[in-house]
Amino acid sequence: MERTLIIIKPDAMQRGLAGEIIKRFEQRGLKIIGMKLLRLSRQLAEKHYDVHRERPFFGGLVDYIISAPVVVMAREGSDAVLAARATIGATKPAEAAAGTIRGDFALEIGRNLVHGSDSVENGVIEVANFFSADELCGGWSRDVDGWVFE
Ligand code: D4T
Repeated sequence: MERTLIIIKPDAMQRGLAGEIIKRFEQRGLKIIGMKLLRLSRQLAEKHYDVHRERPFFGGLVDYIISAPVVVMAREGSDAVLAARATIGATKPAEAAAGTIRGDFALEIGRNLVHGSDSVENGVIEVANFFSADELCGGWSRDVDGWVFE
C-alpha cells in the first residue's frame, strides 16, 4: 500500500482553495489517513526540499513554504503516488492539463499550489517526516456498502 504526502501550499491557502483541493483528492478516492494545519519550521522545510539544496530557487522555495500555515495530508492506497501526481498536474502549471489542480488554478512554477510525493519511496519518507504514528488513522476503508474497519 503506497503513501503520499500532500501539502496545500501558502498560495492555495491565501486564495481559499484548500477545500477545493481536498475535495479533488477525496473525489478521486484517495484514502486520507492524516491531516493537520501547521506552519513548517525552516528545518523541516529544508529537509523536505533537500534534493533542491543546490538549485538557485532553493532559498526562495523554503522562504515561501514557511511563509504561512499549510494543510498537510497523508493519503494511502494502491498507486496513491501516481494518482495524486496525476490529480495535481505537471510541475510547470503552464504545462498542466486542464482538469488537474494546477491546470485549473495555477500558472507560475513558484506558486503551484500543492505538493505530492514524487515516488513511492519518498511518499513513505515524507509522511514519516510530517506525521507521528499516533497522528495517522489507518485501518479503515470505504466500499459500496459503506465503512469497513479492519
Ligand atoms: P513540489 O515538490 O513542490 O510538489 O513540486 P514538484 O514535485 O511538482 O516539482 P519539483 O520537486 O521539481 O520542484 C519543487 C518545487 O520547486 C519549485 N520550483 C521548481 C521552482 O520554483 N523553480 C524551478 O525551476 C523548479 C524546477 C516548484 C516546486
